[in-house]
Amino acid sequence: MAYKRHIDRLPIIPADAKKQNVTCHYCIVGCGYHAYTWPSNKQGGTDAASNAFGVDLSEQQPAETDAWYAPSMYNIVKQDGQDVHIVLMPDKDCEVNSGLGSVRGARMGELRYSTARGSQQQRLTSPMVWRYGQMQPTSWDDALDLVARVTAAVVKDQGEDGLFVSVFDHGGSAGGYENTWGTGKLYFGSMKVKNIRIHNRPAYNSEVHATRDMGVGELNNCYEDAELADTIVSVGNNPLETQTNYFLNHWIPNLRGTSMEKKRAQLPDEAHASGRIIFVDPRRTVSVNAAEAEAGKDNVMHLAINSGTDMVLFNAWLTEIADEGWVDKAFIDASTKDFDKALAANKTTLEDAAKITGLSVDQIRQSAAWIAEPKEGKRRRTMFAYEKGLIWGNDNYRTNAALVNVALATGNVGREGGGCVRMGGHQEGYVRPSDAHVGRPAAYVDKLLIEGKGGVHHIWACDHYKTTLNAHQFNMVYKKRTDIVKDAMNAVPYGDREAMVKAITDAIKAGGLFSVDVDIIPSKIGAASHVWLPAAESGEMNLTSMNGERRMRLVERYMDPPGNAKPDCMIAAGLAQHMEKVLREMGDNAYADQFKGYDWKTEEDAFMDGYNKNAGGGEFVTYERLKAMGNNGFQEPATAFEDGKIVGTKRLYTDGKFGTKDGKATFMEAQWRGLQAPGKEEQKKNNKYLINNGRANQVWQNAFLDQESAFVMDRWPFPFIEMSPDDMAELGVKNGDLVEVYNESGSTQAMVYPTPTARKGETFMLFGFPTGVQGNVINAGTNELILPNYKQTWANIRKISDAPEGVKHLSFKSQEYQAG
Ligand SMILES: Nc1nc2c(c(=O)[nH]1)N[C@H]1C(S)=C(S)[C@@H](COP(=O)(O)OP(=O)(O)OC[C@H]3O[C@@H](n4cnc5c(=O)[nH]c(N)nc54)[C@H](O)[C@@H]3O)O[C@H]1N2
Ligand SMILES: Nc1nc2c(c(=O)[nH]1)N[C@H]1C(S)=C(S)[C@@H](COP(=O)(O)OP(=O)(O)OC[C@H]3O[C@@H](n4cnc5c(=O)[nH]c(N)nc54)[C@H](O)[C@@H]3O)O[C@H]1N2
Ligand code: SF4
Ligand SMILES: [Mo]
Repeated sequence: MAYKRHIDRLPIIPADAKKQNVTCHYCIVGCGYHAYTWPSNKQGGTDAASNAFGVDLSEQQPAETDAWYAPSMYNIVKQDGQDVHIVLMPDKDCEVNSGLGSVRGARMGELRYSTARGSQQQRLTSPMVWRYGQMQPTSWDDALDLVARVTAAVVKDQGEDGLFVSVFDHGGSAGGYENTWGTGKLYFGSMKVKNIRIHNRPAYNSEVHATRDMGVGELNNCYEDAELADTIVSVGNNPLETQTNYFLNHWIPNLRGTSMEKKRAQLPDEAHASGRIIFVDPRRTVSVNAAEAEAGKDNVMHLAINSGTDMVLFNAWLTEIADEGWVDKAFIDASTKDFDKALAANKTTLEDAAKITGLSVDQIRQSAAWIAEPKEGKRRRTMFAYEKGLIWGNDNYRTNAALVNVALATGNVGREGGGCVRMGGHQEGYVRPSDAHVGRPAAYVDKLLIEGKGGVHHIWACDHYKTTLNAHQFNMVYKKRTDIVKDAMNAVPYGDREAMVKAITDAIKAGGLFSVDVDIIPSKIGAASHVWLPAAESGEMNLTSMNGERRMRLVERYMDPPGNAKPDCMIAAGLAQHMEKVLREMGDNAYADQFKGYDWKTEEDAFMDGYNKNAGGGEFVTYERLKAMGNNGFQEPATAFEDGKIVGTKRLYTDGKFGTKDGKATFMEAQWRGLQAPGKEEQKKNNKYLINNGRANQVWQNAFLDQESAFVMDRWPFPFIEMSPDDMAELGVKNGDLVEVYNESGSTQAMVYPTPTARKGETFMLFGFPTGVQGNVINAGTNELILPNYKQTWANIRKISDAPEGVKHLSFKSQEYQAG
């Protein structure tokens, strides 16, 4: 693809280039990188003294050298207003990735905003407002004044429940401790906003309520545990594509049998040759393929369960493990409660489980043995990892509980080589004032918006048009409501603020909605908005977050944000300041006073106001100390600052004390009740194909940056839908044909990707893509806690057209590989 990057040769990084710490912001893994920058009119030389690698580059380098970088890691960006070369390359000394990049992270360079090289010209550079029938640039003061006046008017009229908010709760790509604090202080400190939702689900709640209610925080182990485990259990998770370097750098070495060599010293009595792995996933993923190729088929079990039946499998495991006497009785007695109760309530025979899950009795029995059968009289070390196949799966709360039950029963929480963890999506970075006023269950925000509730909607770093459930209906209603306000705005001169605000609030009373989108690009939902506020990304600001083993790092600001874009925390501060001013003008001094305390000059001030004062162990953490901890950082929570270092916590619960009042982890009852979310059973009955959905290695999230990357759009001009050759024959479709996917909830389109391993009637579609939104066919049904069930979706499929021109160059080869 280098030919499309118009790169003939790349400059050599000079020895005196500036070198900064960077954590890749795209996924939970949080790989360490370095940013090298140097003036655009300079470059290094081949002799060892004049390049950053300190090696003689005129010599052929060995195969595994790190004295190189790829075109995708390079760009020219602005730093303090000057053009500089930049190289963002993996750090071999970072324990997370040991120098590995990925098809996403290794493209951070080319996905930076560059006026010199024309990349990411879609980035917003000024606040934009609806003026004379289109979005037009304006100043921060003007845009924030309008937002504050409309917001204040709505809150005065409807109370704070009239303000709806959609906001990130994570670290890394958008989010970070600075920004979750900025937005949190505004909506939960200054205000008590109740109609608020998180970027990836339609309410303000936990994705993993059950494990927390049981006293087991969801990120309780460390990446090294995957190297130490005898058995890894991966549930609803495709780690090669979605947590790439965690899988490649920590799971594969175990499966290959290479990690124990160096780890043997830590577990002297328990060394094993190589680990085994169990995947629970209705579909055969490339992770299963990679594990088989690297560990041999004998060490890999793929349990291709019927979609949505995980809970039954876990209950059968619990029953079988208890029947065999493989439970960790000492641990259960000392550190848990309600084991007997849950065991009795969840009792599931192997035969019943086989019937519901579609697995064989032998598969269930054998997998239980891999999990818990003692080896030479010693307890087996088993790590349980789960992600969106469970989290966005049927009956999320109880299924989550049923898996944690198995981990607790086998004594695998708080021990080396164990853990019961979510794999994670984004990095984490949550620090906010209490959200207790939101209540449980939290408000189903999408539903309220569709019903016409609310007057103003603030959106931070999410695009519901592409990524919510019931998206087709959401989008139609949202457009209608925001159009009412646009039409009203068109009727008055923009400069007449009083008349403008009156026109807007009148339109709101007539069913309209005023929409403010804080994003880095013009998004799909943003097309409906009246104000866009341009945010800075990671690297354009200093940003802290933690990865899936609670490893906290600081990404140092290595370039300027585009134009007038600002960090999200500073945008929140600006909004608060304008609210204060407007409310004072309105004569409400008491309310205005609640918006004080945002006089941060930089994101570091927001960090000190938020994380340092409010996070557990936060008092030990400052930017300067984090910077000194480099790309290995420390693992949260911090417990001390000693000898110039922040002292962290490698694993949680090693003392056998859990996050409940009495310190005992609690087993939970979880009984099977079929497809739980309203409407799912009917949908399954009425439609022919399972539309399983999720991610692909090359694409980051809803492709907000990738949609301007030739590399990605050449590969996936349309979202793929993996389909078995039998289904293709029945539908009369060929490779690359465009099909419509439709049901009672809506319709969307996708491109047929032949997949010989796919089961008949079971497809898998790329989620959240700009040229075809899978969420359009997901119904509105959620569980009692308003957790969406994206994965269990059924629809019909019909052909739209033969492969369009832009698809003809694609390869439709199998994505599987053979061991070399
Ligand atoms: N390349 C890439 N990596 C990413 C992301 C990305 O956009 N691109 N996004 C990040 C984010 S935010 C997240 S949340 C994570 C998600 O990471 P994952 O959860 O690993 O990814 P998904 O593809 O959403 O779903 C995982 C698997 O769930 C399976 N599944 C579907 N239904 C069921 C079921 O009923 N039971 C079981 N057991 N499995 C089922 C699917 O077949 C799929 O293989 O990825 C993160 N990493
Ligand atoms: N069908 C289906 N739907 C799903 C899922 C699924 O598996 N299947 N998974 C769900 C999951 S796990 C997730 S995480 C969501 C993702 O859903 P979203 O959160 O809606 O998707 P993202 O692609 O993460 O959106 C990020 C948005 O923030 C903007 N952005 C990026 N950086 C910044 C920043 O620094 N500041 C600001 N202000 N904006 C920024 C981007 O331009 C983009 O518009 O989708 C959910 N929806
Ligand atoms: S695995 Fe995740 S964090 Fe690591 S380089 Fe890839 S996208 Fe970035
Ligand atoms: Mo996610």
